[in-house]
Amino acid sequence: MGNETTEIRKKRIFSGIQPSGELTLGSYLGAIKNWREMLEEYDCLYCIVDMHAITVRQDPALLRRRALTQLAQYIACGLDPEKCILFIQSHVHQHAELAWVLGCYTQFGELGRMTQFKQKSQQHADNITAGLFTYPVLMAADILLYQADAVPVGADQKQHVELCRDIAERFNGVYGDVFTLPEPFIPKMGARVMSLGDPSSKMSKSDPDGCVFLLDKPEDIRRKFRRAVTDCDTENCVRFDPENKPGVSNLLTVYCAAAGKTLAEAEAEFAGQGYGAFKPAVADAVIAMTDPIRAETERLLRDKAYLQQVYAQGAEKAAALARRTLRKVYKKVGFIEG
Ligand code: ATP
Ligand code: LTN
Repeated sequence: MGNETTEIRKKRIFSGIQPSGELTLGSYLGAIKNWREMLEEYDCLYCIVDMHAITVRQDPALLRRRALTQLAQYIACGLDPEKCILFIQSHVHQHAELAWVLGCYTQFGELGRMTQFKQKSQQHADNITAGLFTYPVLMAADILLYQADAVPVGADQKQHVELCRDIAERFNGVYGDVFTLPEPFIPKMGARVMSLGDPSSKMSKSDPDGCVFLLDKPEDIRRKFRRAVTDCDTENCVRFDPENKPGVSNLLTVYCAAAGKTLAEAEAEFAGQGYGAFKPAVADAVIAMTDPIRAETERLLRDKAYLQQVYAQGAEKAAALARRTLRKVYKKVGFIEG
């Protein structure tokens, strides 16, 4: 029988999404779909990172509604609260506390090099706050509090996970093995879904043009794919070539991720057919994937008591783990135990 010393702990996963807008096809294919696939093999914590969301101005009522909708969507996507910990970041105060400590082990220059900071400070040039700048430190706290081994995210977040690892290594270098070093876990297919309107930029909820939302109705999804930018070549053939055919290649990636096919299978399926036949097929594959999620989200949103119970229990379980790490960190840096 297993006891404390012989029992092998399952590897731990942590990830989160900001409730700063509606979940998109990008966040589903780049992150949540993988989260679900990890439920059995790993110990998983999935968070709604509302504290990250206020790094840019939010409407309070809308933020609350989006956080709850996001929780319903997590569950509707198959993240069974019996099999993982689902919680809201602001409910576990240790995130902010650890972020303060880690901020004292992070260089100003490191934060200035973060691509997302550079982009967001351009988008919000009138409101470049210290919070926007130190955002990756809070993200590092999220991950390190739970001693996560891996962090399933889209490709755009790789840099933040690497910074988290650097901070952890630095801290461990001074104080011994306090933190587990996390690895980014990025999907092979769907790691970077591009905008349907501009295949040179990432599909992103803060840029609703060219964005498919998980809660979009089938007719909207069909319309969006019909209008998706394909490439101005004369070839009109469905072939994966991100350099020369970024629009079609993006649609192929979406199709493969949604239909569970390889690129070779998809290319063979559409060989000899033009974009006219391909685009509705992509829309159908996406609808088959998202429509059950939309229906289940709507059902769950009518049961507020259940959602409240899920986030309350999630916070309790998360806090039990977070407390342990924070206590250790406080002791290491020299705070007197209160
Ligand atoms: P924002 O517009 O505020 O930057 P976003 O739409 O990029 O938001 P996030 O909340 O930053 O969404 O991302 C949630 C998760 O989904 C992250 O793990 C991120 O890497 C992933 N993700 C987001 N957009 C995409 C995309 N277009 N392709 C693949 N993964 C994505
Ligand atoms: N920075 C991420 C959201 C995020 C996150 C995290 C992801 C905040 N904390 C911890 C993984 C682990 C984003 O913008 N998508």
